[in-house]
Amino acid sequence: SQGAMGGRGAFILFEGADRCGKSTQCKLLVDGLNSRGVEAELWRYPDRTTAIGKMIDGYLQSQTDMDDACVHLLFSANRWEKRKLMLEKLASGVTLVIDRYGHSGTAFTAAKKQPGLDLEWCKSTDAGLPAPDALIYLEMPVEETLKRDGFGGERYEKTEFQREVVKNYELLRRDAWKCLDASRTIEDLHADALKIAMGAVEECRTGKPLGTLWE
Ligand code: FDM
Ligand code: MG
Repeated sequence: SQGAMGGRGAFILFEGADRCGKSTQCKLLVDGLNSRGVEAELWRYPDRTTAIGKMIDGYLQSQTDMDDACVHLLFSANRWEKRKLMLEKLASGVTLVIDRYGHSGTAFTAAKKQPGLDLEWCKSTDAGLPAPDALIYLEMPVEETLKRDGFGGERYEKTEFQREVVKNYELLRRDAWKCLDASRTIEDLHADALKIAMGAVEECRTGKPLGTLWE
């Protein structure tokens, strides 16, 4: 079935360092879209509910150890395993608001600075996945994110590591990214995100083709 107004749904991606407000904005955006008659769902990566996702969850909670390349491939596989459903949802007119994707995958693994696991290698495992129609990057210095609730106990929630992650996001950054200053109020950010998303929804509804990474 096609969406009520015809055409495909949009893939809206939120990226940014830990504690920048991604999850809050994702939830608000899905509600905002739904209340404007745009059918939207919230997805997140890693999706910890699948068999692969459970392996990733154990790793992030330091219950298990894994080779750095191996866990990178699992994060990537966790996106590939959901590709078919993603394509079906978008084709049926549903807009997907997604909290992290392959950009997190590359920014985090490359932050480990292991030989061979450079940006290009990290990107390569996601090449061919559906590309976002709009990428909203919530920009915030690591110092500012530290003033927020503070990190939890997961594996990557360390100040120095987050600094490297932010540097990698800067290296991945493209002109098409919609960069928002994450230190603004929740309401201000939401207003901008909603404007960006409604623009993408309209473009997709009227025939914009879905791209693939890493265009
Ligand atoms: N993360 C997330 C990765 O290292 N690679 C990936 O491909 C993705 C999607 O997992 F530290 C990291 C980012 C974060 C951790 O993410 C869990 P959430 O958003 O905190 O659940
Ligand atoms: Mg986290």
